[in-house]
Amino acid sequence: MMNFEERLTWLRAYHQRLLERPNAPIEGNGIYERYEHPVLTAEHAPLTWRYDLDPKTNPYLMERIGIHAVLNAGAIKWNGKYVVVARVEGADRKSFFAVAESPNGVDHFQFWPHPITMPEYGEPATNVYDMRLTAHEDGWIYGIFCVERKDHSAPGDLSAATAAAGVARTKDLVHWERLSDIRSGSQQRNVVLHPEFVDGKYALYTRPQDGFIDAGNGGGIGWALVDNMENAVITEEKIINCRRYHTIREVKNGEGPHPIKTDKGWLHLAHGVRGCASGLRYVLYLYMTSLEDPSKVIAEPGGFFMAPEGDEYVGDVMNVLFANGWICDPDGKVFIYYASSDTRLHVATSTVDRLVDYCLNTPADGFRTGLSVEALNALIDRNLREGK
Ligand code: M1P
Repeated sequence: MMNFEERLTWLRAYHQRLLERPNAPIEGNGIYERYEHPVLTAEHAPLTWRYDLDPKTNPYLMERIGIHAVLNAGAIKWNGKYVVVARVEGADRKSFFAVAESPNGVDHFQFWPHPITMPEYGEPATNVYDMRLTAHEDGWIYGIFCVERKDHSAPGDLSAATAAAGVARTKDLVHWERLSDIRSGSQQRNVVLHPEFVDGKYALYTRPQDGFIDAGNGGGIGWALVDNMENAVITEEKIINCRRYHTIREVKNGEGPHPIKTDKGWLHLAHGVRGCASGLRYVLYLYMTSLEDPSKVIAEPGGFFMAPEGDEYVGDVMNVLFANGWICDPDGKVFIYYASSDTRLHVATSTVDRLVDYCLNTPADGFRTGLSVEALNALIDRNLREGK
């Protein structure tokens, strides 16, 4: 066993090597590039969060506060840096938000010294997670996130919980003004603020759900206009991107980050969930809506855009990809921040042109096998006709 000083030197060197590890793209299907390494893991958490670094109070230099996972991160380009607001989960199962930044978006991510101290609203939250960041045209940066509280209406059920959409806003990502939770007729998770006013109102992508886990009668991703964000009340909600039998989003779906505005429409990233013998499977998909009416779907490529691969399958909650952050650079390069198996955060890169091309030229789901084979044969015949 190393002594305190030796161990501290070793810990610092190990941590520094991890933070400075370069990340290289991997050639793939042409739609996007995955990267060799995750961009953030529990091990990226600063040593000052995990260790008491005083030899008098921690002579064995043991970890005092365990960090278990870094996942589902909101993302924004901020002062020229690629910044994520990650969900960090401690060994105690509580998650909180922490900001990390990178100079290039794919490696050298480093956490800011302190996690975000999020002011409470109403009954203090048991848990908060999955922040979507929106730099709104009103000048504020909003964070909308899931707030989990114990469900007091079911005292006999230890696991009973409620999900609501919490709202906070900031100008510097350090100081957050907490606003009222969004009021809605149902429980809500995966609520996202559209970056522009629509008909003079704030526009929200919603995900109504009957219970804390089950979407139940919640038909999919919804759309609602609210008068203000200080006290947002959803009175009318229409489902714009539906769940559907025997698709990748049969059980649930949810908007990812806010959509990217392109010449051809709003480009959306979302997650879809289906059930299988090994549990729930979460994959990512894309769709597009109209520039004139962002609630009108204009392209729905069939199937998933990204699904777990290799090591991504394994983690705290297996078989899950989840994304609530992406950054679009002025040159059209897109950085997609996705988490695997509720454990670690990765990046994949693409361009607006490629993603729009994918949306407009991937056959839509025909909802039955015969039509899938028809689409396949159409492509094969075209290739063969052209002597490919
Ligand atoms: O465990 C997978 C995901 O489950 C939830 O997502 P949804 O509300 O769509 O089911 C969230 O808890 C999310 O954080 C988590 O990654």
